[in-house]
Amino acid sequence: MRLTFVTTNVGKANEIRSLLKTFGIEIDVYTIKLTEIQSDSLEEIATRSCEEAYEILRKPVFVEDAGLFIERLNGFPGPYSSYVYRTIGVAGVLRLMEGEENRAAHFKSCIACKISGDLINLFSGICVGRISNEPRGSSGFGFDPIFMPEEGDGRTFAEMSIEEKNAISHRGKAVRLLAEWLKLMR
Ligand code: ITT
Repeated sequence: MRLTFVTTNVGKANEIRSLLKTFGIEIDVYTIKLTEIQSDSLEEIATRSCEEAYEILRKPVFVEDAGLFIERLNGFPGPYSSYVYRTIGVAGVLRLMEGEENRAAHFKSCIACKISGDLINLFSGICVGRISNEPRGSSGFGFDPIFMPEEGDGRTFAEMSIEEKNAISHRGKAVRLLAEWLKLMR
């Protein structure tokens, strides 16, 4: 069985492809913008996108929906992270956090996978950390330059290699759950 990951985000695709390879799982990546419903729940958004992807491709697919949840901003931007990144960006989020002592935040990733039939399987991962005072690093994508994971050494995600990020990230955790489940299916 070959799985197709549907996304428009090259950064996500690179991280997921690289980690799944270590499990001996090769994927195809299909680039198409799926409908993203408005919802506070990543699980709900991912489920609906996965249904749509399966309708279009009619073969085993998965999608991933992720977001950055900032404690001081009551979880903003959360499920709206993609829009917020495109509009106010990293600089805008840093402005909103100016002078804030509480910089706690977490990333969450939700993967929705449909192999066949009616069932959709969900796999989630969370990475807890802090928003840095200034952007640092140039690897990764999105809010990577301003997110310092708690499990790390003070570097931002954008200062890490893809392998280092995958070892502790929200997406890495969700992908490992997906990989273990796929192994059981074999
Ligand atoms: P697809 O829906 O096509 O997969 P997208 O970029 O629109 O791509 P999301 O809807 O999941 O993906 O948006 C999540 C946004 O949150 C993403 O665009 C980034 O700005 C941010 N984000 C998610 N995971 C991230 C990560 O690991 N590092 C940095 N930013 C991340």
